[in-house]
Formats: sequence, structure tokens, C-alpha cells
Amino acid sequence: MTNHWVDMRNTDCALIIGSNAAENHPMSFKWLTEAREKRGAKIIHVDPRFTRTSARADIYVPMRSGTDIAFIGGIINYILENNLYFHDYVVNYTNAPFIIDDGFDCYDNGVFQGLFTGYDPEKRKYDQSTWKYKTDAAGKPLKDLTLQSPRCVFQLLKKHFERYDVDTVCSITGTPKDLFLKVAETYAATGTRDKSGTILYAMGTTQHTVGSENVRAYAILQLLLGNIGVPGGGVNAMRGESNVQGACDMGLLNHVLTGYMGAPTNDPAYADLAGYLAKETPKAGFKVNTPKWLKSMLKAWYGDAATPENDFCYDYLPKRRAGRDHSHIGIFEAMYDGEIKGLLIFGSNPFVSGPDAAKETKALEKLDWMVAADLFETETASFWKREAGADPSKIKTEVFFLPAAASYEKSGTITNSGRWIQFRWKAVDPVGEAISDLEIFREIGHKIKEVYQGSTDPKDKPILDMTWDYPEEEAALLDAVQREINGYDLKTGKLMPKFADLRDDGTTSCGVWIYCGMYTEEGNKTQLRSTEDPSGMGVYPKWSYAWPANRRIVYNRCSADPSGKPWSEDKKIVWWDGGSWKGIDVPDFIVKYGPGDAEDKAFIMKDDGVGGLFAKMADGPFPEHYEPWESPVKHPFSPVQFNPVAIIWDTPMNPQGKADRYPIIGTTYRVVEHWQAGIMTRNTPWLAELMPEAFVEISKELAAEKGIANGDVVTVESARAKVKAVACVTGRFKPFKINGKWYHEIGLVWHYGFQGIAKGDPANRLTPHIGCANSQTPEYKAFLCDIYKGVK
Ligand SMILES: Nc1nc2c(c(=O)[nH]1)N[C@H]1C(S)=C(S)[C@@H](COP(=O)(O)OP(=O)(O)OC[C@H]3O[C@@H](n4cnc5c(=O)[nH]c(N)nc54)[C@H](O)[C@@H]3O)O[C@H]1N2
Ligand SMILES: Nc1nc2c(c(=O)[nH]1)N[C@H]1C(S)=C(S)[C@@H](COP(=O)(O)OP(=O)(O)OC[C@H]3O[C@@H](n4cnc5c(=O)[nH]c(N)nc54)[C@H](O)[C@@H]3O)O[C@H]1N2
Ligand SMILES: [Mo]
Repeated sequence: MTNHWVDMRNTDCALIIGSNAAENHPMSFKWLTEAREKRGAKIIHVDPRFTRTSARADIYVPMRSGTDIAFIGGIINYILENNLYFHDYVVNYTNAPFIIDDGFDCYDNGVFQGLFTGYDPEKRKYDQSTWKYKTDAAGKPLKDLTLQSPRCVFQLLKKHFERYDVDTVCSITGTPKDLFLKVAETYAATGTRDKSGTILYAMGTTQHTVGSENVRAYAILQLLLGNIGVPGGGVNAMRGESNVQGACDMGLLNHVLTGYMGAPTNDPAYADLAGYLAKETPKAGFKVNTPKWLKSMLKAWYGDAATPENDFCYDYLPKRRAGRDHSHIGIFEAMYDGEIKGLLIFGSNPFVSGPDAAKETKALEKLDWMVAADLFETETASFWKREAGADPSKIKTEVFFLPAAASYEKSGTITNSGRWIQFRWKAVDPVGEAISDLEIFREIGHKIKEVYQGSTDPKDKPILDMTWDYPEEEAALLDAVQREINGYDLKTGKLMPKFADLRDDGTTSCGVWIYCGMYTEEGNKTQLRSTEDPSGMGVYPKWSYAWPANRRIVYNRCSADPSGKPWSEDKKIVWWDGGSWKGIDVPDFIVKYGPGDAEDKAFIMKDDGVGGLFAKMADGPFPEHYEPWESPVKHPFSPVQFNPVAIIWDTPMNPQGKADRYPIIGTTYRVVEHWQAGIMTRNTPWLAELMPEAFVEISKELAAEKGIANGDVVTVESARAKVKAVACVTGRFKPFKINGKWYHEIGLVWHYGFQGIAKGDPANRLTPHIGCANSQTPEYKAFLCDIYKGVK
């Protein structure tokens, strides 16, 4: 989230797209309802089916799964054609005026044909060397502040989205034209000084082969309307499990270290620390401080062993294999191929949650050993014994199960979507032998160190040098870890007050640079619980600690005009008072520069200092509509049907379904009564009773065609598997008219497996092993299937 939960009450319009917030993030509705009641805010919901969010929206609009870019692209075009963008914001705070290099030329007779400049079909990758600004002799980017040059970003953007006219868009998305125009008009009205609009998105957006570009489309829309960096605005990811944000911050994603520093690969360019820093440190912008953050992290990890002479033990960092995919899908492909021997699986149940779940289960059989740590014996932990057709005597995997304490049974912080790092105190002691994950890891660390004790083999040095001196007692352990994450001034032994003070000479340590400041000599700020809100804007500066630097709304320089005057009194959050910057939020810019200074930049994490309408993504500088991997629809205006850079896993057990055999669009989603892979809620009697069976929502029209009645047991089949479910015949799904032809979409809940009280087939047996070209998030939200009555 660029903004935060409470800030939603400051909005004039909420566009909820790719999210069923009322069910999956109910607290967001508390603030949206307040915005509606107190400010007359409008709520728009865009979703393939009518949900509980739709029921609470002012405008509900249906849209076929997998067509977000077409939908948003249509709004972008509507705004550009009708001059509804926020001109002064766009000129000053985005790269709209920047001139693009002459080498970037992907137009055939002036029209884009689906591939950007530099495409290599063999590698399915772009050479992005022309995706850059044109510069003068001194290397300074050229700009046209009138936005008229045909080579400026603004005009290229206009040309790109010209093709997304209302009729074309509606013929792709299946949205009725009058409804589409109503959304475009209502949302575009936020592009003024005194209004702001927020976008709430979640998995309907990201679980696509174009997932990251879907988010980019939202970012472009928000920049055009001046909705970034202002109260009530932002691009707001409704994050998933309570600590998904925190886990990502801690470096749990495969491609980053802590605080989103890039993770090294075995490419020779990353062979030593100097090489890494040369690759990862830009020439301008706040990220020039990368050496301070990385070296401080290495000091936290390797302590006294990390010295300037040995590159601070940089060599110890694991290197990903260059050109290989190490995401969830990539790991399971490697496991299936027998490349991975052992697996530690903590709080995850891919038997139910993984894409192409039958393949992922097969992959588990290839392991020599697996350690599962969970609250319950999940389907994954017991995959070897009860899966239909499984013969335990033929499965070699040795499985260990570690009982883990649940969130209520341990203290610690979680970081919410709004980046607030909040401490919570334990309610009860864990039952039986269960201990917290932190304690489990402490023990594993101690044991591994014990095993390697005394080794002189150089490859064992990283284990021996790892700092791992943690207290026994749970509260003391937690305290030590939080302090390590915050970091120390190693000269004085005092906790670091802020990340701006970190040094690159090895005299500071800091586990996660963006968390520096959360636990200082003044105390543990994640435990702050003051309900003071001096501004009345919901900033609550003394409630927990928001990263970075306790800033609640990022990019907030954009809330004021270039002279430092807030665009509107109603949306005032930081301002220039003539001699210095003032504000009710922590400024997200360098306050020593005043308005008009060359270094007065609004997007300090970027080397160009401006919001990117044109940006470097794996699949292009602008989002382009491509059809999902499995789609019954031929791309109506481009010869390029499918995302040309998405990795295609041409591997066993992952066949691609074709529309002649599987003509129906399938999608998957959650219900409020169940949680995820379901083991917690399917083991809770009253929730199991409320949602006892796996079901599939189908329209009345499709039910009539297929002779299916509400409550019938049906089979849903994809190219990969068949699953059994109960039919829920409903008016909430309607057929889509695409290019003059009718198409059906159905939706399955994915919470079921064979364990617990409420049981059912996992919907993920149907989904394909393919993901987003940038993030590898699986395409759970759009695939091909068929449905019929009964079980065959
Ligand atoms: N009760 C409950 N709450 C939860 C969870 C839970 O399991 N149960 N899970 C948590 C987690 S980890 C997460 S990540 C979040 C997920 O939160 P959400 O993303 O809200 O969850 P979903 O229900 O998977 O999907 C949201 C909506 O996307 C729609 N959709 C399908 N295809 C498309 C498409 O192509 N485009 C668009 N725009 N929309 C589409 C679906 O119809 C669905 O209504 O919820 C969190 N909250
Ligand atoms: N088809 C389809 N598939 C999907 C999705 C979808 O929308 N459609 N959504 C995807 C998304 S967004 C997500 S996040 C994944 C989730 O996929 P998973 O992470 O595999 O599923 P969860 O059920 O959230 O797994 C959490 C497990 O952690 C255990 N647990 C709870 N607390 C603790 C704890 O403190 N310690 C330990 N060790 N264990 C604990 C629970 O008992 C549970 O078994 O599923 C993905 N799969
Ligand atoms: Mo999630």
C-alpha cells in the first residue's frame, strides 16, 4: 500500500478491482463506509461476478477474468482523449515530459503491433537497451514540458492507449458500454486538486500471467489523475495473510534480500561485493545508499567475521542460478525433476494451495525428506498416506512433523498492508509440544552449528560465522531479534535511531534497513498504542511504527504543488511554510531542499525522481492486453495473443487446455467463512458447518444449457484434472458477450482438501503451472475448463 487502512476514510472515490474486500478485508469497508457517509464518496466494484463487495458498492461492473489491462487501458484512453488528467501534477511529478530514445520504435505504420522494441523470440525476453530517455551531451534527459513532442512519454502513452477505445475495450471485457462509461466518468472526476481516488486491489489483479502489468496499469491511471502521494489516494494492495507484508520486507521472496535489495545470482557480474554494489546501486536517487544497507545487513548476519578485508562475508550469500526461476512454480518444477532433495515447509499447504496441485503433490514424492511445521496435520504434511491413489509403501519421502504455536500462542510483530509494524502480545501458552516458529528456527540453527563445529572445510565457514547467539527465554529471544533487525551503532553499542545514519564502513549493523528506527534507545515503537490523531486525518503517528521512517503516506511530496502549497486544504499533509517543510506526516523527500531546488524530487527512490508512466518491466514499458495462457478468445486487436515473455513450462503434467475441448472460463476465489488452504477453518466446527462443501458458482444460463440444477453434484474438468463440487446456480454470474459471441465463466472456491471436518476436492488440481512474467504469481484466476452433471 502506498497509503494505509485508516486513510481510506479520506477518499472521494474507491475503485475496487481484483478484490472482494468486503469478504477478504472487511476492515477496509469500515473506512470506506465512513468515507461514503461523511464525504459522499463513491464505491465502484469491478469483478467477473457479483460479490458481497458488489452488494455494498454504488456501481458494480462485470468484467471477464483476465481483462484488467483492457478495462483500465480504456479508462486511461478516456482520460487522455477528454483531457481529464491532472495537468500540473503530470508535468511535474511524472516522466510524461521526458523524451524517449530514438531506438525505441515498435510501431508499424504508426501502430503498435503487440511487441515492444528489442524482442528476442528465442529467449522470450526483451533487450531493454532502447527503453530509456534521450539525453543531451551532458547525459541529462531531454524534456518537453508542453507534452507536445511525438517522442515524449505522454504522447507515446497516448498513442499506445489510443487503441483502447470504448467499443474495443467492451468487446474484450464483456462489460456493458453504458456501465463502462459510468465508471470512467466517475473515476476520472478524481483528477482535480481537491479530490482523490483510491484503488484497492488484491488477487484478482495479480494472479495472472500479466499480473504485474495489471498493477502498472493502476499506477499509470493514478499518476494521470494525481492520486499518488495524497490522502485518500494511492495504489493499495490488500495484502494476504496477516504478515505477508512483513515476510516480504524480511527478504522471504526469492529475488530480494532484506528491505528489497536485489538478491545476487551466480552471474560473474555478482562475483564479489564491488560487482554486486556496481550492479545494484543506481547513480542517483536515495538508493545510492545501498552499500550502507547491504554492509549493515552483512554485519547483522555475520558479526565480527564480516570485515572490509573479506568483503563483509558477501561471498557467503547464496547465489541464485542466473536465468533460472526460483519462485514457487520454479521450485516445484525443480522438485518434480528430482533436483531438490529436502524441503522445510512452514505454514504452507501446497497440496491445496499450489497451482496444478496434483503435479505439486507428485513433486513432493520425489523428495528424500520433508519437514512440515504447522498447527494441524495438513494435506501436505500427510500427502503420502491419504491422497486418492497414493500407496505409502511406494513413496520414499521421509516426513517429519513439528507442531507450531499459533498466532495467539506467541508474541511478536506483524506488519499490515499499510506497512505498520505492530507488536502483539500472546494470549495463551501453546498446547502440547508446540513452540513458536522463532524458537524452532533458533533450535535448528543451534543444531546445525553443533553439527559443523570444528570443521575446517571452507564451505562450512558461512555456518560457523553466522551470528546465532540467542537467549532461551521466549520474550528475551524476541527482544534480541527485534533489536538485531533494527540494528546497532557498533561503536557505542546503542540501537540505531534511523536508517539515514547507517554507515558503509562496517561500524553499524542492521538486519532490515527499512525497519531501522522501529526499536531505538527510546523504546520499542512497534508497541506504541496512542490514539492521538492531531490532524484528524487518521495518521495516528504514535500508533505502532510504519516503515519507512514512520511515514504513513509514501510519495507525499506530491500532495503539494511544486511551490509547496497543498493542492487543496482538505488534502493537506505536508507543505512549505516559506522557510521550511511542515507536515502532519513524515515527509517522503529530502527536506533540506526547498521547492524549486534541482534536488526537490517527489519520487526519491527513483534515479529520475519522477513517477514512471513509462517504466522497465519484463513485458514492456506500457501495459498491453494479452489473453491468459488458456483463453477461448482470440485477441481482437493484436497479433500477439499471449504475454510474449511469460515463462512457458513445457514440462510433464502441465498440458495447455484448448477452447474446443474446454470452452468455459474458470476462476477461483475465497469466501469469508474459510481461510486459505482451509485447514484452520475446516477444523473449526461452526465454520465447517457454514461452508461444508466445495462448490462452483455457475450462471442460470449455463446451468440451463448443461441441465444442471442448484445443489447437483458436478464435475469440473480442465486439461490437467477433474474435481467434484456442488453446483451453486446463481444470478451472480452472467455470460459475457465478447466480440459478438457469448462466453461462460464459472468460479470455484479453492479452500478444500481431504483433512479436517469439511472436506472436498482442491480446485487447484484444475489450475495451470504458469505465472506472471515479472513476479511468477500463478495464473489462478483465468483458465479453461468444462463442467457437467454427475461424476464420471
Ligand atoms: N476470509 C478470508 N479472508 C482472506 C483470505 C481467506 O482465505 N479467507 N485470504 C487472505 C489472502 S492470503 C489474500 S491474498 C487475500 C485475497 O483477497 P482477494 O483478492 O479479495 O481474494 P479472491 O477471492 O481470491 O479474489 C478476489 C476477486 O477477484 C475476482 N476475479 C477473478 N478473476 C479476476 C480478474 O481477472 N480480474 C479481476 N479484476 N478480478 C477477478 C474474483 O471473482 C474475486 O471476487 O484475502 C485475504 N483474506
Ligand atoms: N486457486 C487458487 N489458489 C490459491 C489462491 C487463489 O486465489 N486461488 N491464492 C494464493 C494465495 S494469495 C496464497 S497466500 C496461498 C496460501 O497458501 P498456503 O500458504 O499454502 O495456505 P495457508 O492455508 O494460508 O497455509 C497456512 C498454514 O499455516 C498454518 N499456520 C498458521 N499459523 C501458523 C504459525 O504461526 N506457524 C506455522 N508454522 N504454521 C501456521 C496453518 O495451519 C496453515 O496450514 O494460496 C494461493 N493459492
Ligand atoms: Mo495471499
